[in-house]
Amino acid sequence: MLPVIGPLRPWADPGTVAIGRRPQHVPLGRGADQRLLLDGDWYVELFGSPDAVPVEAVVGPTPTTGRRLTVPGNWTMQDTGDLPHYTNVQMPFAGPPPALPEHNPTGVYRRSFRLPAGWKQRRTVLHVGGAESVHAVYLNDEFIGYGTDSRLPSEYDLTPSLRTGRNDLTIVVVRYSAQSYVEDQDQWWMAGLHRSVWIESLPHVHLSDLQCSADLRLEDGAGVLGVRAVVAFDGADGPGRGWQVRVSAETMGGRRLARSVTTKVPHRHASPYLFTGHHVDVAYEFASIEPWSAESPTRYRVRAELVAPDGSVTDTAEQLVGFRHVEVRDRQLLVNGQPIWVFGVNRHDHHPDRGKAVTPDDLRADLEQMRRHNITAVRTSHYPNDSTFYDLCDELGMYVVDEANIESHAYNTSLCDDPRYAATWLSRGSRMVQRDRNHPSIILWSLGNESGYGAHHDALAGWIRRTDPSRPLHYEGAPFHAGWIDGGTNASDLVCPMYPPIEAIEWYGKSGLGHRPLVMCEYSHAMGNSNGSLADYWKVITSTPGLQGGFIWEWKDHGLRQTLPDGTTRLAYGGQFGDSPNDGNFVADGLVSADLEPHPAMREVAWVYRPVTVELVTAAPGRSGGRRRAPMLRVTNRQWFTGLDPYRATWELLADGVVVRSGRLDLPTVAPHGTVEVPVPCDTADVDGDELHLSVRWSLRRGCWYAPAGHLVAWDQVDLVPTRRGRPARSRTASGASGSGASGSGASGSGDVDQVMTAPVSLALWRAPVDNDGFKLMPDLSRRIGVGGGALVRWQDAGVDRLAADDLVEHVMTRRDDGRSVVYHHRVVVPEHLADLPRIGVTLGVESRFDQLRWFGRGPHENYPDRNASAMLGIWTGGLDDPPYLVPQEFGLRTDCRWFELIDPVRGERLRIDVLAPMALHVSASRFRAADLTDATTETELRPRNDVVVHLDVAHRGLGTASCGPDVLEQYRLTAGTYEFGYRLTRV
Ligand code: IPT
Repeated sequence: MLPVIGPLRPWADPGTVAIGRRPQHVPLGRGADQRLLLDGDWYVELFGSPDAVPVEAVVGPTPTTGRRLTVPGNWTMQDTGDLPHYTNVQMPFAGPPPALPEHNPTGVYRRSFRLPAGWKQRRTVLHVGGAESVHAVYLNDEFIGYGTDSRLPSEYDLTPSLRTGRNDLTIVVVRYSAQSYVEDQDQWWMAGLHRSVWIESLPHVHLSDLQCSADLRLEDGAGVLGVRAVVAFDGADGPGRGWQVRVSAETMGGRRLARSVTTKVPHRHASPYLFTGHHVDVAYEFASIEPWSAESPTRYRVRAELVAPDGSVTDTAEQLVGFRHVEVRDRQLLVNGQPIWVFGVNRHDHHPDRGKAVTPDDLRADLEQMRRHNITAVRTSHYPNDSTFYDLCDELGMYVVDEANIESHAYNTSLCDDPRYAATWLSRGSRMVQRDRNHPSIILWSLGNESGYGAHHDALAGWIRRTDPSRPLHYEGAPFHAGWIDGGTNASDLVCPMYPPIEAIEWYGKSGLGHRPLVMCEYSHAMGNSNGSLADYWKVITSTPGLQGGFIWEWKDHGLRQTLPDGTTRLAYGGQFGDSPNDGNFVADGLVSADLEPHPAMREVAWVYRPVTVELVTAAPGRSGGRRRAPMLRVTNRQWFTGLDPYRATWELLADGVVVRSGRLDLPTVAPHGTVEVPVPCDTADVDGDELHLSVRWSLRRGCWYAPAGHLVAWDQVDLVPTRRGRPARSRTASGASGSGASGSGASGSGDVDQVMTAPVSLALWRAPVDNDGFKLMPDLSRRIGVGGGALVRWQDAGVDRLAADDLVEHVMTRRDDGRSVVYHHRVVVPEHLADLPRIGVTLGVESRFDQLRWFGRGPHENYPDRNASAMLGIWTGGLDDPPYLVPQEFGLRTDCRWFELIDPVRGERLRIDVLAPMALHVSASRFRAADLTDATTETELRPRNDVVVHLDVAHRGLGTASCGPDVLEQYRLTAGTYEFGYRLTRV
């Protein structure tokens, strides 16, 4: 039994949120000489439950032998035998709240430290950055305190129990607690001290908080700074007279913005009735400041000095602030008066080896990778991150929705009104605000995720509104449960739905109803091969009032590196640690892998979030009777505060995919959020070709924090109407490789085509199901979480996954051998009952050595009919893709291919596929058959075949986002009816 607190069992009591914990405050950035980091090795003993911990494990000298674990770290990731456990909505153990499982691993962390010289006469405060789920602190056999909320720091005063010399510190961490019911987020359940631990030395009288509000006054651009410096008189002989605080503000370069202001600290003897607290308030106005925005993140420094009655400075604290104004007005979320686009993602803390313990380098790497893909907003789903994250967002420029660590998903609608949990709500939300209030990057406070809508939300909302009126509130559950138009306005200033269909947001925007803007807190579920219709979302968002964007779910797969008995490693998902119950690979739904490798959909994200767009418009004829309407390029700067100077624009003219001209796109200055129209930069009258395309690319002129010079930021392609058809430009190119099959030189006989084929052309209707088609590994998951695609079950019922395609549909194939090549023609009639098939096409096998690809179609990256806005037409080259997804599924398609070549790079031989009808087919080439990908449950089961599996599809179902959200839109489905297509195979 834990000494002192054991019989009280606070971990089992939802009402006990802390014992002896110090008030929360902003991180005060004290110098390294005042801080002793306790990260590193700790002795850790694990017990089956907090009740099973013997007193001797907690008290006495720190052991010198035994298991040592790394802090920060999760013990679930450090070979302790107690493993990660993944559940989404359901709890990992039986309820109801606050019931706890009998087996409740409890870690006793122990280490000693020597009190640095000179600390004894001062206060020593322990900082526990993050402990999952609750923790109790002991120093030198004495109980110090107890804290909850896995994702915020807790601090304790160690002073009364300190010894000179060696001190023995114990932190007991309990894996599951009554608080776990409000930490039921969609992530791995871990355990341990996953953020830094340190002790800090403070003078008895010290600055305990420095609250800054830095506002931009829109009328005149002035910076309005309010500073509250809080003074603590801990342990001093009562707060005496004569203490003062000197406040100053300066640029990052150290230039003072105004004279410093020195103010007396009120003390309680003065007038108790009027006494407002031991703090001073200072207000400044600066006529000319540079505002903060994610595009131009200018910061300033605020400094506070504590001046003792004898005039000496005894403590200092510093904060970095940014002047910016956030408000919701007229159905708009305005930053500095502008309705910014929310180019967002949801981000969890995750590392494949360290679980929840992420380093500053990890955080920066995430932000760099985001910005390289034009992501400029993050929702900290679903809890406050380490404060380094917000420092980086302030510095680098990122809009943040800071979310309280509250999710009661399994008891969605009861705990938010359960009085036992009232303090939990309030302490979690208020402590987040108290820690994070000074960050300019945070533009919205979120009351949590998926916790119904109840009294506790309104209570917390009231507290935040009163404490920090400068930021609007975000809480999805309020409008969800109370109505989009005017429901839940106490708790949410936004309508922030998750996974709404496009029609729903369009309806809301167009309705003009209510006064709130709509920003999707989650949309476009990135599970496996997904994110269909991103461009369709953004078409509506950018053209409908009241809509400003959203946060894609989610940034990173939560795969955890796992070594199998045979020594191979894999990224594991739910259930692969023997964790039960579990929600399988629903934990792997990121735009990047757990290793930060971008999935192909990231190209589409970068495109829909690009800061500048180009479209083709037809200019109105001039007044002086211009005969023809000249096509113009309309360039739109989608940034709200900065111009396009950081980017260099270049163009290429493609005739049948071949670049025939190129140049720099000269532009007049484009104002923030401005549009200019410029003539198409080249004459096309003398260019031959069946198809003409103009591509415009924007790249960084200079390297910057997220990418080197030359990094591709934005791109667009427009179709131009050829004036001279019939002489395909490709036949004129120097590259003989691009000759069409018919006219190419060196074509050999059809026998040769057959010779290099390992499997004959055959009809194919099946694709290995993508996660959006249905959960192949968890047929019951849809029922459990109420989301998931129904296509897979429908296809399985109809036998599409196992019956011969020719037995399912009417198929007539003709094969014509013209001596040099083989021409195939197919006619497929899909009956009504098989409408909405995965694909209609053929598959064939080709010798392994043909492993290089070259094609005229969309690329270069994998793309699908509803995820190809980012994939420009062109002649692309590449190798065979590796399967990019954690659970094997369909991958690697390239849409709209006019021709496709498989190349043996060693012998220089090619097998060429020319599409004859319709104009283009969707093509993929890989080492896997659809059945291989269907059958495999995890990446390590996949065995690449010793040939190349090619698919040519006349139609391929879109991807949609039905694993959590809308299914494939009507226009990307395969209706019943007749499909005809033809192509020629030639060996060249
Ligand atoms: C919803 C959650 O908010 C999020 O945490 C995550 O689970 C996501 O969607 C899906 O991956 S939960 C969903 C069942 C609506």
